[in-house]
Amino acid sequence: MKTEKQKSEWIPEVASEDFDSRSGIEENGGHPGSSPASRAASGIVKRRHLSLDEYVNGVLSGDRTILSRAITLVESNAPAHIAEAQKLMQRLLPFTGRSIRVGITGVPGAGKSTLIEALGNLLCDRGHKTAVLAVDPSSTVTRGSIMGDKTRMEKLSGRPDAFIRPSPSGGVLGGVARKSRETMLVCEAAGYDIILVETMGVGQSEVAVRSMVDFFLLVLLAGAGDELQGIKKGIMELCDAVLVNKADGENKARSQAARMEFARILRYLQPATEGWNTRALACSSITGEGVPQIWEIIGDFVTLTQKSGVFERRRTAQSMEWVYGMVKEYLHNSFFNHPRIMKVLPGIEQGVMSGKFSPTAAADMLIKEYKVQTPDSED
Ligand SMILES: Nc1nc2c(ncn2[C@@H]2O[C@H](COP(=O)(O)OP(=O)(O)O)[C@@H](O)[C@H]2O)c(=O)[nH]1
Ligand SMILES: [Mg+2]
Repeated sequence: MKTEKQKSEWIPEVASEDFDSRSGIEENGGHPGSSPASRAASGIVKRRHLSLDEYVNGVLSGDRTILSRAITLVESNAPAHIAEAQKLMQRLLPFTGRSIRVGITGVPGAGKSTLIEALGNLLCDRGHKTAVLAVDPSSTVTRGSIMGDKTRMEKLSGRPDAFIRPSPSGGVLGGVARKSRETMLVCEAAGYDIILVETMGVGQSEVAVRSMVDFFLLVLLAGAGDELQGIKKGIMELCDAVLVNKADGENKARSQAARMEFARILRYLQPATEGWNTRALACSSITGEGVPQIWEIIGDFVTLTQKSGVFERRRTAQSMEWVYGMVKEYLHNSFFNHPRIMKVLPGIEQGVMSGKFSPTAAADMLIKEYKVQTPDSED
């Protein structure tokens, strides 16, 4: 057992160029303090290949090492891994879906990771198995947020009933979101009944995470900058609750006032979920005050939406959205990676910029070029 622990859980059987070894570093059972490079250099990279049955049985029995390896397989961009991962997903699919999926967003520093530490520990104390995932397209560039998260979730990351997985490397949001969805399903098959997904409150990642969770929580701070601290109405309309964090010490009164103000604003906004009034809450992730109430609200939400059918309808719609998302991703790559398109694109771009081609004419030229050169196109 000791030697088993020496092995890195995150390294795929065949480390390919596509596999970014900077990702997937710090799940439980990982090795804080030892860098991926040092682990790779220690010569224990070569690992026995697992059969599909071994993956399936390992995940279903909740084996954490195999769970980690299954996720690494699912995250890999190597063609051989993609095919194997699809077979694995097919086998695991009947065992997925039985969890509550909660997305958590907010600007960096709002306290999302600290909140997850508080909430995750509370849930584990109550007998839940909690998986924490991160969706952060920027983490391919910097590991800062991953390391930050790890230190914020110190106690949780040591618990046998919690599993923490940092953001996969995907380069583009689409890739990261697709992998995170599959990771979520693998965790469900391994028996995790609560999935917490942390996203950086920037760009389009909120929309991507909203489309994979049941409940979406926006973490805010009192008096940090202007009224909505750059949080646009659109994001407030995506969430099921806003939470003013850091309601402790000198900040407590201000946080309660901010909560009231958000509650007032929310009355004028479109709720994210049919039949549910978006709530405004306050808590301290450090003292834990207000944290149990968050879970109460989520429980109310689940009860209400399951009864009304909104819960199931959203999940079905999310599955279809996922299908179309993957088709779009495929078509996008097929188009822009096409050798002929890559060849003519710079010239056409130049033509548009100099006013020689109209945008419509340019699009038309590109599509014609693509169609001519695509052997499997029917028309
Ligand atoms: N006083 C106080 N500080 C907090 C609270 N939650 C988070 N912090 C601090 O805020 C900083 C950022 O927290 P972090 O969880 O990394 O934020 P994230 O970027 O949203 O994940 C850290 O220094 C935390 O200790 C809270 O409830 N009260
Ligand atoms: Mg964080």
